Amino acid sequence: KKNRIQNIFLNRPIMRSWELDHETVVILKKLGEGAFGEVSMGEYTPKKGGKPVKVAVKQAKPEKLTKVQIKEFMREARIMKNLSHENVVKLYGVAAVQEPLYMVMELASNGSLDGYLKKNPDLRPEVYNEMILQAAWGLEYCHEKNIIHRDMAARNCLYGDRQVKISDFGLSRPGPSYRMDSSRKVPLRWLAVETLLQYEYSFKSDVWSFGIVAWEIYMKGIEPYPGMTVAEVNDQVKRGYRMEFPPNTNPEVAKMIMAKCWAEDPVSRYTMTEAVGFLRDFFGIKR
Ligand code: ACK
Repeated sequence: KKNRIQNIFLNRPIMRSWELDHETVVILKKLGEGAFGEVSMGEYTPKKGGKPVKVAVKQAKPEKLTKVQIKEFMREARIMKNLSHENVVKLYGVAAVQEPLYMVMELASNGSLDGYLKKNPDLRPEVYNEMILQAAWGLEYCHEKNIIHRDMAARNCLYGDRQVKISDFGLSRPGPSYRMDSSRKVPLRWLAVETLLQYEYSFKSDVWSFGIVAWEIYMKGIEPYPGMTVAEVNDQVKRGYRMEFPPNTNPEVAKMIMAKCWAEDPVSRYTMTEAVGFLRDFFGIKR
């Protein structure tokens, strides 16, 4: 079995710089279930005798995964390793010599953003604005690094140290665009109209999904298009239907998202840099 894993990974010199030993990681407590297996809280000791850091560890059990899924797990890690930003979850490395494979990440003390929003429904209004701008900063940074996230959603963001951190790069691909195989199951409520119509992903389809995340934040973590089935969403969004924002949303922000994130034509949408500029000026928040 060890040979099989080694065949898949160890012949790739690109792995070596971010590989780490299983012995440097201690798993402490299960946090939840992810697509490839459990996510746990743990400790990682980068240097012998050094100080351990609290981390989140995603475990993948190769005996349960197909070769394609293992490659996807490694692809996610490879993308994350090139990203370093306050609003993107940090990757320490991957332990790939034994089973289960470990992906060792920054621990976000409050867990997933949608869960945090649901559990804390009475945050100060400024906090929601900050969260939206932080998500925008994180996604702008991914785009600067030529990464289309492709799965922006509050459930794929984490919250820790009062910072939103974009996570779950499992579907991410290099830009500028990507056409998906139509047979794959997708999170339809977050998809841009051109993705619904032509399976087309781009930086601009991420901008659409960012608008949905802003809506989720203002709506305290409820599911987008409440009361509608997935089939209805698919149908209505193609006909031009867009969600309303709650009354407490600033009308200028709601207008910006409707016009500049959910425009039918991707060309008319903002880039993430433009969205960041608008929000930063509007909220008067500096970094
Ligand atoms: O809402 P949660 O507690 O936050 O439940 C999910 C679960 O693991 C499955 O994804 C949590 N989780 C995932 N990655 C991290 C992380 N880096 N830091 C803290 N919690 C995490 C997530």
